[in-house]
Amino acid sequence: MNASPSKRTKWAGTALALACTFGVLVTAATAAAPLTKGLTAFVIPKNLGNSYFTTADSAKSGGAIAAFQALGETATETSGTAATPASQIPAIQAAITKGAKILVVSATDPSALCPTLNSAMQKGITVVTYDSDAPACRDLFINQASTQGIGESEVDLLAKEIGSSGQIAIVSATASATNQNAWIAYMKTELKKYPKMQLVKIVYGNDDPTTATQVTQGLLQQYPNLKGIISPTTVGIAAAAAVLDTAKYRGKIQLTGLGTPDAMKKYVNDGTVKAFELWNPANLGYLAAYASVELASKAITNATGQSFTAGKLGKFTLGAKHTILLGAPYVFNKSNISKFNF
Ligand code: RAM
Repeated sequence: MNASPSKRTKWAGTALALACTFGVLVTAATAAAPLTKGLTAFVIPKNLGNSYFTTADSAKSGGAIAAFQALGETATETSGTAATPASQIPAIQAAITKGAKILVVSATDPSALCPTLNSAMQKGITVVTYDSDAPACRDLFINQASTQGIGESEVDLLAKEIGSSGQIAIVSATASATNQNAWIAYMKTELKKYPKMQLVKIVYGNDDPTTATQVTQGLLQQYPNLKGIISPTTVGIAAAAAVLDTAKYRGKIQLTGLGTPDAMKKYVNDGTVKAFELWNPANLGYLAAYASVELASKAITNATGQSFTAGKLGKFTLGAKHTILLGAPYVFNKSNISKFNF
């Protein structure tokens, strides 16, 4: 039943009086600060032409640009063609020249980008790293999953597949990549639990399919007794899987790492690869975009404990060292890989 007009007026008056008395409380409980529209944002992956980043960044996949567009911003993906600072820095500089208000960057190097990113922040540009960090020169880092968790789980997956024994190698991305190096550091620690597993070499495929193929072939020649490979890069694991996908190696040398389900389906289904991991790249980009707009709008600061709702992904709270964690990685194998399309 509706309240009579007089009752309604009375209730409205009481509510107003309460709101005045507890003004601060009422505001904090109900109103998220409005987000600024019309910001110019640039999404700058390590390099262009890597499908992992296309998924993380594009509007079509629901990545960073989808979030920017939903929030009323203008966003463009740009980078160089190689996953190196020399290739990425000019793209960052060009974005600044074009009037960027937000830069979302996957860092090709923890320090080489700093002069450029620091000068951007001095100009008032919001700098958010995602996927791969540059800790000394950004406002916030969006981490896909626990760094320690990734390093440990990769080693544990391989250990299971090779009976915790034998020579293993790592096919990484570039030698300066912040994310791969951080994961590898935890892999080395985790390997101490497996005294019969010996890490014989780390090679770098530079997130370039041709180079990753060549360095994997080189490993197989140099270490004929190799039992397993970890490749914590979507480009590296796909190239290594293609090299191992022959009768000579299939089932004899185990391969795990971080891959996209689309690129790995063939190798999981034919038995070359038993299991590998990844997070949802589109969600990573979406969260990074959302967080950057929250920061640029001054709706949040980058202090620990600040929180916000990132659209469809729900609520996130800033952790230590100005970092937000997206979640935990999925493990893909023959029983579930067909359900994923990215
Ligand atoms: C490659 C890139 C990226 C990394 C993924 C797992 O696409 O190196 O930085 O996060 O692999």
